[in-house]
Amino acid sequence: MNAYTPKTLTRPQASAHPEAPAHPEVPTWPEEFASRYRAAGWWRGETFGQMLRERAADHPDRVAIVDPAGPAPRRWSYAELDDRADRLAAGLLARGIAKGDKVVVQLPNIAEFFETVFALFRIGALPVFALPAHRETEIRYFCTFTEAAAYVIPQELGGFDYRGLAAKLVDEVPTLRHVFVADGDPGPFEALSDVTAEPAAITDPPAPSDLAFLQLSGGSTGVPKLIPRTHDDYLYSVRGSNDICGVDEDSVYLVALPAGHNFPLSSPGSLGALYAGARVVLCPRPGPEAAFPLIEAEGVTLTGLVPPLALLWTDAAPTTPYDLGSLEVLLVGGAKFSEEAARRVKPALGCTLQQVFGMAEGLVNYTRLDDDTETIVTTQGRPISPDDEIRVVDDEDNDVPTGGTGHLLTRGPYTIRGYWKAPEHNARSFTADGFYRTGDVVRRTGTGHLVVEGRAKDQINRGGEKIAAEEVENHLLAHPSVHDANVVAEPDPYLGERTCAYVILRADAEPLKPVAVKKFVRERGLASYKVPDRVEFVTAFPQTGVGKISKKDLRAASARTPASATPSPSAPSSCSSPSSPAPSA
Ligand code: OOB
Repeated sequence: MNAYTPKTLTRPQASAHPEAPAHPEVPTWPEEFASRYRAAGWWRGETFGQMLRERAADHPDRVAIVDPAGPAPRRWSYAELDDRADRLAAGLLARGIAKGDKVVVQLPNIAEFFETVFALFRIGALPVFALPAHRETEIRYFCTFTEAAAYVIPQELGGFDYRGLAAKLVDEVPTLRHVFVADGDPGPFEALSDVTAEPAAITDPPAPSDLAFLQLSGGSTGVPKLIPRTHDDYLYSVRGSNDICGVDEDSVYLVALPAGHNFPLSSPGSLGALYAGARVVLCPRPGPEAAFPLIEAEGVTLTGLVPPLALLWTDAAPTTPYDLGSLEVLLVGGAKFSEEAARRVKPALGCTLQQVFGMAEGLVNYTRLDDDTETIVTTQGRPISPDDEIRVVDDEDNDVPTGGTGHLLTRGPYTIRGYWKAPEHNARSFTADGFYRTGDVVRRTGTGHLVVEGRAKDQINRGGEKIAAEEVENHLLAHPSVHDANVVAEPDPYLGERTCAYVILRADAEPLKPVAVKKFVRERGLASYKVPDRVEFVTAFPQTGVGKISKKDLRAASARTPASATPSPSAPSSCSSPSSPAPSA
C-alpha cells in the first residue's frame, strides 16, 4: 500500500516506474545515473516525512526543536513535532492544499518553520523557501511563477508587516488561495495554529524520487531561478554531511542563519540534526549577543555561519561571560573565508573550523575534521560524494591540469540537472552531458580540495547573500532619469564584497542624489540587501575591445575608490536583526 498511516512505520514505496520523471517540467537524472546512485546506496528510497516518523518512533521523548523566542521557551519532542506535522498536514489537506501544490514559506527561525515544512513534505506539497528579507518584488515573483496555492508568514518582523504584503498578493495572484500567519495576530488571514485536523492516512504520499521543495538560486539573471530538489537527492546530501561533520544523536545544532537557506538547512543543518535524532536550537538573531547565551544554555555542539558573522563571533568570544566550551565544530561558508580570519577561529572559539563551499543547486564541499590545519585554513574543502564529478575547465571547456585555475563544472547524485521551468537558461547553465556550470572559478589541489579563486557569474556575494547584477540593473533602469546602469562588486573589509551601481543619467534629467536612487530601488519592493551600497554617476562606461561594456574595468575602478570615502555599508540581512543594531564593519 502506498500510503502513510499515522503512527506506523510503513515505508512509502518508490513509484512503480522510478525512471519516469515525476515532474516533466524538470530535467532529471538519466536512468543510467539514477540506477547507479541507487545501487551505490546514495539514494535509499527515503522521504523526509517518513524520516521524521521513524525518528519519532525511535525516540519520541528526545527534544527535537528548541525555540527560545517568546515569553516561554518551547521545547518540542520528536513525538510532538511528528504529531504537529500530522495535524497540520491534515488541516492543509482539508483546505484543498494537495500533492504538487507550491507553498511559499517565508518564516523566521521559529519552531513553526519545521511544523510547516514537515507537514508539506508529508502531503507532497512543495515549500518554496523564501528568506525573511525578501520583499514584494521577490515574493510576487515566487507566488506568480510557481502558481503558489498558499503563503506562510509571520505577522511582523523587523518592523515589516508581512500581512500587508500578503493582502496585496492575494488580490493579484489568482492561484493564491490561503495565507497562514504563524505567529501573532493573523488579522484577516488564518492562524497557522488553527490549520489543524485529526490526522488521517495520507493516501498519496510523495515518492522518494519526487520533488521535495524548491530552493532559490542566488542567480545571475534578471529573475531568480528555482531549484528543484528531490527527497532522495537531498536526503543523501544531508546524510553525507552528517558523516563528514560528525553529527550524531548527541549533537546540538544551532540555526543561526535564516532557517530556509540551504546552508543551515542541510549542511548539515537542521535537517542533518533531525536525521540523526539530535537537537535543533533556533537562534532568533545570529550575532553573539543572542547566540552565545544559547550555546551555553543548550550545550550547542555545532553551527554554520557566513564569514562576516564568523568574524564577529571570533572578535566577541575572548571577552564573553558565556561558556562556549560545548562548541565542537564551526562551519563557515557561503562566501570566501579569508585565510587570516580562518586561522583565528580555533584560538578564539576553541572549536574546529570546517570550511564549506556549497550551492543550493547541489554540490557541497567540506574540509574534513581530520584535515591538517593548513588544509582547513587555505581550502574550501572537497566534495561529499565519491560520485561527485568535478571538472575544472578553461573558457573553451577544456580540462585544466590539477593545480590550474578554471571554471568549476559538476555533476553528481545531489546536483540538479536543470532549474525548474527554465529551458533556455538550462541550455546555458548545464553542459549537454549534464554538468552544472557553477560560475565559480576554482583551483583543485593534489588532494582533491578546492580553493575558490573567484567568480565568472555576474553576481555580487555580499557577505554570503547573493545579488544578481542584472536584477538590480533592471530596477535602476526603471527610474525615469536613468539612461543606463551597471552594478558590480567592490571589496569590503567586513562583507568581502558590497555593491556599487554605476549610473548614467539621461541628458535632460535633473541632477539626482545617490540616496534618491537607493530609495527608488528600495521602494520598488526589493530585499534591502540588494539596494546598492554605493551609487556613482558617470558619463560613460569603459568598453572592451569589441565595444562591450567592461565590468572588469568598472570593478577595477570601484576597487580603487577607498571604502572610507563612502558610508559604511549595512550588515548582510542575515547578520542584522530587528531588535539588535546591525554589527558595524
Ligand atoms: C551557499 O549556497 P548559495 O546557493 O546561496 O550560493 C552558492 C554560491 C557558490 O556558487 C559560490 O559562488 C558561493 O556561493 N560560495 C562560496 C563559498 N560557499 C558558497 N564562495 C567561496 N567560498 C565558499 N566557502 O552559499 C551554500 C550552500 C550550502 C552550504 C554552504 C553555502
